[in-house]
Amino acid sequence: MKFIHTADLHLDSPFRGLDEMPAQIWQRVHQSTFTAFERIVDAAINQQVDFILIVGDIYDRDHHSAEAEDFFVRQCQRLAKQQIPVYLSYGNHDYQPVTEQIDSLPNNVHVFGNQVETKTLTLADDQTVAITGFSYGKRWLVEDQVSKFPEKETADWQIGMLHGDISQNNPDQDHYAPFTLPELLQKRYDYWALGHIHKHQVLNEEPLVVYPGNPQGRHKNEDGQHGYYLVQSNSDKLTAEFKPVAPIEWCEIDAHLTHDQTVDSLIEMLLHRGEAEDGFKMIAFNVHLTDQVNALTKKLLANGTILERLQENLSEKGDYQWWPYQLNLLKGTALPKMTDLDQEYWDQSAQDVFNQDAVIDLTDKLAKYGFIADQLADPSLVEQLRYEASQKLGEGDHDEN
Ligand SMILES: [Mn+2]
Repeated sequence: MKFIHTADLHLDSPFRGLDEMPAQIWQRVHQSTFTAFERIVDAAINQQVDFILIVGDIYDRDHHSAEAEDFFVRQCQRLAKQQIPVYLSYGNHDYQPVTEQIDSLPNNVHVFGNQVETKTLTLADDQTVAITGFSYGKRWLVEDQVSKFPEKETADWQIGMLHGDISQNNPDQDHYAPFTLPELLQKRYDYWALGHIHKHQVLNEEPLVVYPGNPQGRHKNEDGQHGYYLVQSNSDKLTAEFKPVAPIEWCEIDAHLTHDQTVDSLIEMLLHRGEAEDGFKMIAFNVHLTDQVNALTKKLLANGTILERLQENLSEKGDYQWWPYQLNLLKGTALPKMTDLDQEYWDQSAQDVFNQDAVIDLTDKLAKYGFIADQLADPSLVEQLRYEASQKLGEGDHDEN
C-alpha cells in the first residue's frame, strides 16, 4: 500500500496585505496554494500511489471561488485518468452539508458525509483498506467525534481521517472535533490522518498519527517547509515520509545593528542575507537596534525607506529569488520616531495593554468568529501587536512632521 496524506490545501488563500509588490512576485504568491497542490497531484501520478487522502480545508473560505473549485476538479480529473481514488472530507473552513455525491466532482472522488462513516477499497494486491471520516457541516464541531469511529475490524488496513485539534479540556477552546491521543490509539487503527494544524508533525510513531500541515504556508506564522506525507507499507508496518512542495517559503531573518552603520552598508548587509537563502523566500527582516545606531539610519528604517530601497534594488535586477516584504524594528529599539512620547510611559502602558491576559479577554469576545479566534490564539500575537502599535504611533508622529 502506498498513499499520499495531505490536508488544509486552503486553495485561493487571499494573502491579504501583500498585493503591493511586483506583479511577478504577487503572481507567484497568489498562485502558491494552487501550485503546491498541483505538485502533490504530480507526485501521486509519478509515484503511482493507491489513493490520496485530503483531510479538510480544501478551500480557504466557506464561500470559495469558482476558480478554486474548477482548479480542484481539474486536478481530480488528472487523478481519475490514472485511476487514483481521492478520499476527502471538508473541514472548518470549507464546511458544508454533504448529502450525496457532489456532482461537479469526478467519480474517483469519495466525499465523507457529515456523520462519521467508513468507506472501503481493495488494492491491486487484494488487500483491503477501511477509511473512516466525516465532513464538517458547520464551522465548529464541539462534540467528540472519535467516539463515533468504529474500532478496527476485518480490513487489512484501517485509517482514520480526522480534521481536529487535541482537546485542551476547555469548552471555550475545543471547537474543532477535540480528541486525545489515547482515544485515537484505543481504536487500534494503522494510521491516523489528521488535518487542521498547519505545521507538519508526527504525534505518534506506532501507529502513525500525523498532521501533514498545509502544503503552502500562508503567512509568517506558517514559516519553514510545507508539503505532504508519502505513506508506504513494508510488510505489516507503515512509514511516513515528509515531502516538501511549497513554492514559496516564509522566513524571518534577524539582523543586529550594533555599530554606527551607514544606510548603504546596512542595505548591502540585508541583501547579502537574503541572497544567502535557498529556494524562493518571502523574508521579514527583524532588525534589532541599539542606541549606537546612526540617527539617520534609524529614521530611514522606521519610516520604511530602507525596506523600499531593498525592494527597489531587487526590482532593478528583475531577478526575483526572494522578496523582502516586511522590516520590523525589534527590542532594544529606541522607537526613533516617537520623539514626543516618553519611553518609560510607553513601556509601562505597553505592558498593561499587550499581554496574554488582554488578548485572551479579546479572544473571548471575538471567539464566535472562528477565523478571528484562530488568529488570536497565536502566541506570537502579543509581540506582533505591540510592535504594530509602536509603528502606528511612530507613523502619526512622522505625519505631523
Ligand atoms: Mn486549515
